[in-house]
Amino acid sequence: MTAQRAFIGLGANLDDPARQVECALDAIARLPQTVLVTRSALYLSRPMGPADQPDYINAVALVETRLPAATLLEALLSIERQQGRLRSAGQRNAPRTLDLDLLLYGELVCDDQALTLPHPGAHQRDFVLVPLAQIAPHTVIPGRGRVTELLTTCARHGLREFTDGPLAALAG
Ligand code: PH2
Ligand code: MG
Ligand code: MG
Repeated sequence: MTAQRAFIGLGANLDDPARQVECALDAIARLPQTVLVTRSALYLSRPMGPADQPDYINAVALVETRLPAATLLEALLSIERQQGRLRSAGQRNAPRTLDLDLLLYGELVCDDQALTLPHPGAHQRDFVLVPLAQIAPHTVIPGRGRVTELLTTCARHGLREFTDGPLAALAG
């Protein structure tokens, strides 16, 4: 199988979210038959969904992988579980230690029970489109359009760059 370019959305809002996302990026880089090509900065965003939960850290990664889409998705769900993700039935958009979404897998368009590609929410969320545009501005979301154009109409969640923590401040 030839390598495919795939984009992965990362989100976390519990238990040191920036560390969760960095940890997940390390785990993605260690996946078999997969190279982490690049990753965006970390962004802070207000929660989409119930407002009574902490802000999110969001990022997007670009990988080149020989894993089939379904296998890659399984591997991502396994990383979520390793980092303590609990899924409670019936709770949509609940806070989470880690959410890994397969956003795009090459040009693949599919809609089955386990996997919908492109990710159904990707084209309308600033916390996906801004980091995606940062690392790959020419990307087209099949059926939706160019990320830089989608950015002008997407839902806003107060996105801002997450600057480094206390160590960076001390370094001046
Ligand atoms: N993910 C959700 C629900 N709400 N809000 C923000 N800001 N960022 C997310 O990644 C996010 C969310 C479901 O996956
Ligand atoms: Mg998600
Ligand atoms: Mg998810």
